Amino acid sequence: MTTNHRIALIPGDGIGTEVLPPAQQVLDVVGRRHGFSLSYTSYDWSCERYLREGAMMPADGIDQLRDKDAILLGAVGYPGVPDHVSLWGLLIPIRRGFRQYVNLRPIRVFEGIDSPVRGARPGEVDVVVVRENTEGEYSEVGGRLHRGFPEEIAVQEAMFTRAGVSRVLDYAFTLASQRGGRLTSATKSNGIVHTMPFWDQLVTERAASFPEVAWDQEHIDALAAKFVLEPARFDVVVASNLFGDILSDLAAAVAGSIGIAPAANLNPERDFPSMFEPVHGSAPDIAGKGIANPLGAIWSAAMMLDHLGHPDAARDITDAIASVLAKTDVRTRDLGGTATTAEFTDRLIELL
Ligand code: GGG
Repeated sequence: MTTNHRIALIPGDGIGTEVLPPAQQVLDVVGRRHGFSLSYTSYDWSCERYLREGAMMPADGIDQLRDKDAILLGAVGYPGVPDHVSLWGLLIPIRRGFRQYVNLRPIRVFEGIDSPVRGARPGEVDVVVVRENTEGEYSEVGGRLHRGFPEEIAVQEAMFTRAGVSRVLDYAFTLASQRGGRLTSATKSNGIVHTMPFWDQLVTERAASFPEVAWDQEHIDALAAKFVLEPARFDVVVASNLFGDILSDLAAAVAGSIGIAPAANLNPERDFPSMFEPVHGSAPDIAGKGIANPLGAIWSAAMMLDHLGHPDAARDITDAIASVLAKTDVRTRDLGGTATTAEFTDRLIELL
């Protein structure tokens, strides 16, 4: 009997709607080859919906996704809707509602891609950023007072819980023990006097259970500099919600383009569906032109297949990504080429 996976598709905004169809095409090709099928339910949840109906998704949106095996998301955010409205109206409720506390963001420098960084050579840079995804600096605890008056004030509290930090650290240490055996923790415990020393303390505590992993910690400012100067020295990097977000965009840029980078929002216990999305946003400046780079979405789809128990099919996709970059000069504009999204996807599928 053929296994069928129920996939929720949320294209979202801008180029999100242009990069999910290529990912779907690729998924269907490898599904046929590897003997599984995917059935898709599409949701129009987006800034457009917000402007039309006053909400990014319906009140029962999380419940509508609950019976799906995975969620594939494009991008959220569009001019006319404040970014905090679009993010807190869709992406963050899904991450939290489904306890997707690991945001996994692999970054590689592929053969055939010119990194803007001299020391980022193909085959040498292969990093995974493990970002805490449900607490930390992304917290709604706080508020605004005296709006419009000279004494107006905004307070935002970062939330770091022992349980929340420990579980993402355990995930990162386990991953490091399965990969190169090295882990770097991003901190800022010199300046951030309460939460970051707590983070560091928990890293030391959890490290004791993983003696096979060599680990160190770096202040986020120094770490950002080292990502540019010596990107090949890193294997697994674990970071809080905000630090991980910034660091993974930086790493993607070092690898040539943020258009390539994928992300998995994982509920490791599999009590709820996990969500897969390219790291890039909706890119309103190029939306509607058919020139977006679909690689981030396609690589995210590969991560989804890996999560769904099809590692061979996932590898076929990442091999095809490597091939199209190494063996052809077809490139979208962000990578210095002139190919459209469709032309690039067609070439990748030929090599699949
Ligand atoms: N592809 C997902 C997307 O649109 N991300 C935009 C973004 O700003 N995300 C913020 C975050 O991941 O915290």
